[in-house]
Amino acid sequence: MSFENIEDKVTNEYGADQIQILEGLEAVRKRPGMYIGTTSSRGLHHLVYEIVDNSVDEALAGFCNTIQVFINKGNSITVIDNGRGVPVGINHKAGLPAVEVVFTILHAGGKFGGGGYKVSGGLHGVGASVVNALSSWLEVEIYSDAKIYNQRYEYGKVCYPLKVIGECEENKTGTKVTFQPDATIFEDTVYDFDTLKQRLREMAFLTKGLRIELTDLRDDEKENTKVFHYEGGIKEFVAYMNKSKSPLYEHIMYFEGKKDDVYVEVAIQHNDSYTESMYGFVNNINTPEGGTHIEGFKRALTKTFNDYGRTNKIIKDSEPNLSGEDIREGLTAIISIKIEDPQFEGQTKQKLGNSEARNAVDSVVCEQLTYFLEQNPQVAKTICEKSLLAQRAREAARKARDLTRRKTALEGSSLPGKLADCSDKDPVNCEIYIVEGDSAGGSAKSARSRATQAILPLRGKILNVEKARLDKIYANAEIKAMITAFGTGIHEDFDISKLRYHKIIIMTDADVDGAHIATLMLTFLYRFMPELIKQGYVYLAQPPLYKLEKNKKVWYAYSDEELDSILTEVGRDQNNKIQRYKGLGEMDAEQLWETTMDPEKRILLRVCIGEDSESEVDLTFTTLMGDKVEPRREFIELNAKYVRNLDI
Ligand code: TTJ
Repeated sequence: MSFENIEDKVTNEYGADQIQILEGLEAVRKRPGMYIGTTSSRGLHHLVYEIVDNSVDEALAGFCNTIQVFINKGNSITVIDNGRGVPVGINHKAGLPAVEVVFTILHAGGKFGGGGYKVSGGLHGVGASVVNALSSWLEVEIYSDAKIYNQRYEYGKVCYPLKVIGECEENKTGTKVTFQPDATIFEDTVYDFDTLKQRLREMAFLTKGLRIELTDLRDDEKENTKVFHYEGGIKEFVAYMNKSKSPLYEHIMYFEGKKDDVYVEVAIQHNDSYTESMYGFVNNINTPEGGTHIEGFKRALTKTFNDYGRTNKIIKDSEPNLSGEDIREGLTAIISIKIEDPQFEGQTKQKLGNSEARNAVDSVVCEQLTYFLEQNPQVAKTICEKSLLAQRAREAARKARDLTRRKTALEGSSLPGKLADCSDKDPVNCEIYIVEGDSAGGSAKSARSRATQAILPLRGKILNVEKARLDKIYANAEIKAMITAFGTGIHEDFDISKLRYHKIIIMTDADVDGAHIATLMLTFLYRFMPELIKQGYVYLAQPPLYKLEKNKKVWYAYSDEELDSILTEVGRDQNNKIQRYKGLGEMDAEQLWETTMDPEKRILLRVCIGEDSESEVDLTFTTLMGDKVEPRREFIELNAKYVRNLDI
């Protein structure tokens, strides 16, 4: 942020501009969605990022190294930084103290005044005035020239002119903002510590050297603080992403440079898995749809490795070039750029369009990666060899797929033999139960409602797709059966309109093994058909844990707490016959129907990807499926949050 013509004094005069100002913020209150996207919990959290972004800008400008965020009792938020402080002098264009302008005038794109190099900015980049408009009250304090300045606003309106409320140490500077989101605007006004934690951690990774502290003050018993401070920036981000994987080499490559006014930072490291985890950021905003910066990175990577491989005879003259995908197998990469005027395109406006970004990333990576490979021939060789293996596996997988495609063309799309399909052909009405084990599959087949419920029994544990190459994955019988049963195809053939069932229900035992099998299936779906999860077609069945019989009456309990409350109701005595189900197999068809499959009575959990950033979801899956035991334990419990309750 920067301001022209700032005088270093406070005046109490108010101009006619004020009237116009209030109208501006009224517009925000009338249509909050236009400014922050949504008034759901996401929008509520977005307010914090909008405020913190201002402090991050100050850090990027080199004047601030610490940001503190507090979640206060009552869910107000305080953000404190040690930057230069929002200017308190008069801004001549508005005739008001600059700080008042910042909080009460709606700025287009977060830029006000000239010469400001606004590189940060939240999803919508609208700034502090929008947060103010959507807060029942907001107070700002500025520490500057040994004084503490303060102003308060309610519903975006100034309560009193900027005033000096005290003195502070001569050399102390900074800004403190506290705001209370307006409960009449937000559907949800309770802050989630983990959501803020994840985004603030990401911001700290993206701004090397910046210290961000998050403190939850809502519970007196357990005050909770997290500190994020990464001198290595995105290099440490890559280390974090790879923490539950096995890196192929020690070094995390880091490239940094500026070209055509685009500042580029890239960090990469390969691990021994087969999936690529690549995350792009533009001005600290994640770009899940990619764009020119990602294209530039891919182009540079492909070209540099092929050049290196040819020059050093690692790729034989008779062999074809490595494809980009081959080189990116097992790659973890962060591509972060800062650009003055980002253009976002595509349906969701999340895809970077600036062509200068493509060239900037391409040229920085080409130059510095070429140099790195020359200096580190052992690492270069390791990556080239892994890529050559990937190339061979991909070729084998392609052949296998072509074969199945041809077979399907000849024989028609024959459904898997083990599938007991339903008779209704309208996917909206249809459900498929993926059931662990043949015996449970048998019960499910006799229990089901034939018209709308199909059963696909799978034998034992399904393949862990985090640890297998494509050729092996396509050759796996259980996976092939799922793919053909769903009807959507996979990868480049994936077509969600061909989905044969609008509910894909994973039904496993209610024990640790069952949970593991469910996770393996979810991992497969997340990696290979993520749209099924994103569009809400995937569910987990909830078999009961206990059966209670008493005086010829039966109750089922789905948790220990539920059993407890039933027992409290019916009385704890020797007439209670309690059975703990160890598996689906212990239920007969009728019980299975009644407790787990009957659409009138059952509980289904819909699997959804929460508000987490992409990289966090990715991390959850790789950690769950990875071979490092420690991080995994930590995540098995957390995984519950990827599964939200749905009312069925
Ligand atoms: C702008 O250029 C002149 C010197 O001060 C720069 C500035 O505005 N710095 C600044 C703003 N630091 N921190 C902020 C800020 C912090 C919070 C928490 C909220 C807002 C709206 C701004």
